[in-house]
Amino acid sequence: MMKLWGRKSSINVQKVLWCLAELGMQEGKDFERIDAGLHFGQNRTPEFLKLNPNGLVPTLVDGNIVLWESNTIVRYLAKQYDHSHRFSTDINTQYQSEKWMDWQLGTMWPPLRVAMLGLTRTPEAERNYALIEKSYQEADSLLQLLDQELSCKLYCSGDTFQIGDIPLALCVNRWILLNQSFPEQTGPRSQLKNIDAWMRRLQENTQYKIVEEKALNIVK
Ligand SMILES: N[C@@H](CCC(=O)N[C@@H](CS)C(=O)NCC(=O)O)C(=O)O
Repeated sequence: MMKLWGRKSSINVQKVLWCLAELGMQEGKDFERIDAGLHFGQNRTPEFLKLNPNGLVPTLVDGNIVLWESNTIVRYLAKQYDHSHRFSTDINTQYQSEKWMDWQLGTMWPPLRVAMLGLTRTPEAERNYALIEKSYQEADSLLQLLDQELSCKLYCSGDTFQIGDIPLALCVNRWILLNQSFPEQTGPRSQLKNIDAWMRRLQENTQYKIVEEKALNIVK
């Protein structure tokens, strides 16, 4: 059976869990999930490092295929297991979706990650609050761009839900939660009505609800 290594609270593991759910794959039946990362450990053992030398989750083992990098795992699953045609095979739609996945990883997540790790994983005495606020505000500006894009379409790559929506929505979830939990440290959050409507659409029409975090996982 396919094996997925990673704790459920990780944004990157959640991308994979959401995608598996869209493909109708169930934990325990179609794949086994092994808790790893943070307090679960397991991700620095010699056996794990042979699978993923980065020592990070998610890591997927499917037969003789071993993969890490969450967006790649999502792409792989959609290609290999989309038996019910959940995702489009139209080339333009596919690559609009790919574009947003790259944007999430290379542009959106880096500043949001600084704010996220600064506020949830760094002891208070060591936090660089100026950098945290600057990074959060940078992420906020980038999301204004996404909001603009969503003014004329229902999902990031057109009028249907695609894998590109997955990483973006999980970033938006963290952007909202960070501001709710640390309003003074993040500074103001923009009110973006197209993003709000898109998030409601995801809640109603996709498996987003199974991975949506309602509160941040703060490690003291
Ligand atoms: N670019 C990688 C990043 C993976 C990553 O940073 N994973 C984090 C969790 S979100 C991790 O394994 N942290 C160590 C831990 O949880 O112990 C991906 O997208 O999969």
